[in-house]
Amino acid sequence: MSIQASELILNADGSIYHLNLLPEDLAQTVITVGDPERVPKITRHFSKIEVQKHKREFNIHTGIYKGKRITVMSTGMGTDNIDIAFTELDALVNIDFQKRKVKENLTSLDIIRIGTTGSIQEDIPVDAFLVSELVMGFDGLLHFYQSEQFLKEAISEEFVKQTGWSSKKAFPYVVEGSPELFEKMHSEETVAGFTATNIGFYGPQGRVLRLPIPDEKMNEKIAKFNYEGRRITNLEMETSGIYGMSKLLGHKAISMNAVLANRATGEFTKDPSALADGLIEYTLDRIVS
Ligand code: R1P
Repeated sequence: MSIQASELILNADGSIYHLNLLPEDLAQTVITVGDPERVPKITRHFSKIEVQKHKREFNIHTGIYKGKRITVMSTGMGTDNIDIAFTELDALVNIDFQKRKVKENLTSLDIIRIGTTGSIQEDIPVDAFLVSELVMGFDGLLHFYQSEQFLKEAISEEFVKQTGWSSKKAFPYVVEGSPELFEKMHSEETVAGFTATNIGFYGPQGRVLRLPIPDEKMNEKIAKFNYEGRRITNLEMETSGIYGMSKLLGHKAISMNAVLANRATGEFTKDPSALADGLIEYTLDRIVS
């Protein structure tokens, strides 16, 4: 059975609907970032840029860094975009667009996120580089796929119990990053983390400007949660979708985070741009090491 035109949507030039890429435009190593303007900040280190495409929040360059072909793409903010970006990245390598069929031999991509985050632990300071070993998703995306086999339900159950997590919110899901990529990217210069991903920046991450939230102690409870000595370290908006979709689709993923803010102490980095540049250089070097 071939996949229908309404389900696998291709543009007139044969490229995939949202990403606008042709299969040959994509490298097997992919760096994702939230911010479209971070893409050229990464590819300015490349010796050559072969492909440049931009549609909606997806700004995409493919080029060469120290002899390695890498695609760098922005996803915009949030796991809703990750669902689209990762399904289409996978389709580019694992679906035959002419036959509209899944290929017999599947390709596994290496996917590395270079993002920004807020620490919720006092001892993980602003300006740190954090590599997510594990993620807890409050966004609910993975519950729309058959994902039970990958989820660490015991951690979620314990989290709900310890924090009194409201059943009106999505049930938190826990997924591991690629252990192989974690080994490659983690060093003395990085902190290993257990990231929590949420669906927004303000209320969902416990920020109050004008709107009250139902549980003012939410971040404190998340920070105090302890599962066999493991604690949640930081909040951002994409990693759960990235780890979840990658596991489901058979790709390896790791999330690198520049700690811009410390939510426990109220601090914010003095130079966000230099911090992101530092993480970009660190990550590129580890990719080719
Ligand atoms: C919020 O300001 C955005 O910054 C973080 C969050 O995950 C969210 O996307 O990551 P990026 O800097 O990669 O966008």
